[in-house]
Amino acid sequence: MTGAARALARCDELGRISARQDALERTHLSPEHAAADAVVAGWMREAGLTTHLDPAGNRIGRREGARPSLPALVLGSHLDTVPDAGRYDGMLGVVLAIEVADRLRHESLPFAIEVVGFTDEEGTRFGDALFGSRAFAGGLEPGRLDASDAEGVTVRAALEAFGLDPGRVGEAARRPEELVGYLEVHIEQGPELLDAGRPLAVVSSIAAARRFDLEVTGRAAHAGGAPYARRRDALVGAAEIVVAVERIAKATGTVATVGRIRAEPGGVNVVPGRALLSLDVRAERDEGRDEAVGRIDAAAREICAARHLGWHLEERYRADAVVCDPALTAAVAAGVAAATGQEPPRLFSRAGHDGMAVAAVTGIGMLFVRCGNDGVSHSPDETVDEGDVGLALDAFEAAVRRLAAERG
Ligand code: HGY
Ligand code: MN
Ligand code: MN
Repeated sequence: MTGAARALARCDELGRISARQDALERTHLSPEHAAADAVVAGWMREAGLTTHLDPAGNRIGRREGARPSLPALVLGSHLDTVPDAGRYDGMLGVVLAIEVADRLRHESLPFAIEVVGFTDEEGTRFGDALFGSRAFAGGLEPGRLDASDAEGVTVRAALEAFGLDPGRVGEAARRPEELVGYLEVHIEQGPELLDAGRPLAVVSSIAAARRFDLEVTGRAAHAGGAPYARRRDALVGAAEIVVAVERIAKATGTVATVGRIRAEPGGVNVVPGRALLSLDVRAERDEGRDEAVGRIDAAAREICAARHLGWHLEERYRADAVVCDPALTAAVAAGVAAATGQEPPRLFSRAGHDGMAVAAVTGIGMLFVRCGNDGVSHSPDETVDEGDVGLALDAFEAAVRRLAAERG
C-alpha cells in the first residue's frame, strides 16, 4: 500500500469516528475525540514516534534527532471537525505528517520531529477556535476554560471529564527555543487549484478572521392579529442584515458569512421577537477585515433603527492575518518543485488554520492540496485525488529533507 493510499484509508477510518450516525462530527473533548486520539496514537507509535497527550488535549508524537532534546520541526494539523464535515479537513495533514515521520524514521536529523494532532481548531463545540494550537503556542486567552457548550458544559468540566487537569493547560505551552518551525499540509478548501489545473500550492499567508454572535430583538406577536404597521419582526430585520452582509463583503473584497440563524420563539404562528445569527468575516489583511466589520455593524444599526428593533453583536473569535515564514515556505516550494517538476502557485489561505496560532511561537509553512468536486469543503462532499495526495506526501518529505540539509 502506498503512503498516499494508507493516508486516505486512515482518513476514511477517522471519518467513521463521529458523534452522529448520518454525518461526521467530532468535537473538542468529546468521546469521539478520545476514540480518534487513541487511533492516531497507535499510528504514531507504528511510525516510530513516542507519543503523549498534552495538557490541552493535543496528541503529540516525537522522535529525537541526531542528539537528544534537539529543537523540533513540528508537522501536523487538527483532528476535530465542523458539523457534517468532510474527511480531509485537518485529518489529511495529520496522517501525512505521520507518513513523513515514518519515511524519515531511520534518518539522523539535525532536529527532532514532532507530529501534532491539534484539538479544537474549528471551535465547533465551544464557539471559540484554535484552542489546542493556542495552548501549544502559550496564547490561550484568559477565560477560555469558562466557555460553555450548548448543554452548558464548560471547557473546564470537559477537560476534567476527558481526564485532563484544567489547572495544567498552561503547561502545554512550548518555548520558541524548543522549536525549529511548523509545517502543515491542508486541503485548499476552495477551487483555485482545481481551476488552475495544479495539484499543489504553497501558502503565502493566512487570512485575518473575526466571528460574532449577533442578536436582533423585536416583539413577539400574533401572526394573524398583528398588523404590519405595529410589527417589530426580528427575523425580517435579520434577513435584511444577512443580505447587507453579502453586499458589504462583495463591496469590500472580503468574505462574510452568516452560517447560523435562529428565530425565537419559533412558533409558525408567532411573529419572531428575537433572531440570533452567527457572523464570520475574513480578509487578506486585518484592516480589510475590520473595515468590513465596521460597515456591517453600521448597516445593521440602520436596518434595526428603521424597524424599531434592538441590535447587539458580541465577538467570539479573532485571529489576525499571518504571513508564512520565508525559509519554511522556500523549503515547501522546493519540495513541490522536486515532487512535481513545477514551481508551485502561491495562494493566500481564506480558510483559517492552526498555523495562525502556532506562528506566535515559531515560523510556519503550509502546503495546499487540490480539492476536487468544485473545491467544496466543510461538507461531506469534500474530495481529494490520490495522485495529488501522493505528490503532496513526496513534496512534504522533500521539504523536511531540505530543511535538514540546510541545518546540517
Ligand atoms: O473556519 C476555518 O476557516 C477553518 O476551517 N477552521
Ligand atoms: Mn475547517
Ligand atoms: Mn482545517
